[in-house]
Amino acid sequence: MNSTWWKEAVVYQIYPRSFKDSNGDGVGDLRGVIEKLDYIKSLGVDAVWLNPIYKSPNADGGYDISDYNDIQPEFGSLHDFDELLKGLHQRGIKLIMDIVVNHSSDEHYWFTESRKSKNNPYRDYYIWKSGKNNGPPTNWPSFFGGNAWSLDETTGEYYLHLFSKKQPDLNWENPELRKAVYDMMKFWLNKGVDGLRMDVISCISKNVNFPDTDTDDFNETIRKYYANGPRLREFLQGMNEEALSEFDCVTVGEGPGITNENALTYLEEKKGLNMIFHFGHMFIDQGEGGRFDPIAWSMDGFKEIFKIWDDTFSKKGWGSVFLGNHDFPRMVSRWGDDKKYWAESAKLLCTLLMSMRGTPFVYAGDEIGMTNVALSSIEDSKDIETLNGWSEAKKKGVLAADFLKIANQQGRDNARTPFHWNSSDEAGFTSGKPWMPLNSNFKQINKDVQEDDQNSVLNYYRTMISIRKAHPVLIYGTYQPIETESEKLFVYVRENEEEKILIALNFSEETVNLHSRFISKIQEKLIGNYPPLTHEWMILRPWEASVYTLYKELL
Ligand code: ISL
Ligand code: CA
Repeated sequence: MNSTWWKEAVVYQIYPRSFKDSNGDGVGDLRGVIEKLDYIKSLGVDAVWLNPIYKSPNADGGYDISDYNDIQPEFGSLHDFDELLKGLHQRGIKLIMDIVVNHSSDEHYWFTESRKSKNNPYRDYYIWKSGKNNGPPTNWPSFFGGNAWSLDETTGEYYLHLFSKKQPDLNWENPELRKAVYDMMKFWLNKGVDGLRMDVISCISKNVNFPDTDTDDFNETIRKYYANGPRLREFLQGMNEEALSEFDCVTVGEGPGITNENALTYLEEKKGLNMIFHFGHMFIDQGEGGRFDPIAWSMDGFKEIFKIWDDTFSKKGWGSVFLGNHDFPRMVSRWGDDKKYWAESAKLLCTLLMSMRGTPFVYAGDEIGMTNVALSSIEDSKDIETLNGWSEAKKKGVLAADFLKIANQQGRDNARTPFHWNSSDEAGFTSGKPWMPLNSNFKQINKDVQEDDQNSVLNYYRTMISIRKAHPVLIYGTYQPIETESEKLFVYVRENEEEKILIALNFSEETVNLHSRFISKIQEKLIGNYPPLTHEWMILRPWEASVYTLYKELL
């Protein structure tokens, strides 16, 4: 396995709107990130992924870009950006930008031109079609509810938007559009950016025969019609040849519809991407209706997903590991216990994240164990997905209280509340009124209270990150899941020629016996989230995580 910086890196994901506000307008900004560079460095991370910071009417948290070559004024200027990049590089930290090229904003110049007339030079930058039977060209549902086509009165044709009406899909079939996208990528890479996270890259090549979908299962519709189209490999290859090959730049593809069967087509060396995010575990609790249609899931299923994907990436490419991001609930609330065993389970999840094969991505706030927020009414949501989801659900007769309950568990607002810096007013995030309400638990859960506490979640992250770096086996070693008697135990071994490490995680509030043939081979405990016990490895206490080196020669 070839080693590279990005395989060894730990990436810290920053949602700029909610990280730190520097000027009191309640909105986090680039100068806020600059203020916190030493904090970011103190975590031991190697790279930062910034969610979109480009000019945007902000219909979808900046994923609706109206100018790819400029900064959202609320976030600052290109001058601030250059300073941020310099500050990161001075500290040895790389920067990964979020590139959104499946769609733009409807306020982008390309689209305001495109919609003017059928023969406008920008017409083919987007996907236009005439209607069918007095309705939209296909029955395709959009990610954010309703049909994925909107009629534009000016020319009487429909345009495609897999996401909101304000996010028309770019037409990758058009070589001029592709060239414009590559030029934009080069603009940022020429500034010295080190990597690109590519939003919804799975959908740039679609089924352009535009058949109706024949299933009610949304994720299946994505796989069959929106993602993994016939020209995907060609487009990725063109992107490499025409934009990326000139630079030393890591790429991480994001996209629904990527499965373990098709993942490797994205990971062709020099022709594809370096890594992709898969959503196996992230969709484990979604039913046919998607996010607001939750279903039960099991730990066995969860563990199986890690195995399948490790197998996949062992063949080609490299994995990425994440347990939360700006699109999902807070990881401790989702996979852990955000009440009685809050600290234990937050540390356990950190142990999982930092001991898997693949590059770990830490979503800002998770390193202090931030939890889901409970909105008191749907109207308090700031997220187009939740607001549109509610208007669709309402039509189907769902009660507001029932929808709110689901949104509070599954919604994206959970991950987007401002970062808790300290116990002062507004958690030290802003001197003004935050753009979205803070989580009311910020006095208990914040960065400053955890800074000097050696047992805090924050300091556990720092230690666990340094352990990962000190033991290359945790980066490159093979991953071997171990059968356990209890479904709630997640136990595995990482191994390379030099070392063998056992990781034992108890995903429950029961005390569980750990019977494993490895127990007699334990050499030393590297880290754990409980004080030691004699024969401690025989049992795992509620949400206990333990990491041991094993005697290699005995095996
Ligand atoms: O979160 C999801 C499940 O409901 C995903 O399907 C997600 O919507 C999808 O992976 C695309 O997400 C990305 O593009 C969206 C944007 O809203 C998300 O924030 C972004 O991460 C549109 O640009
Ligand atoms: Ca601000």
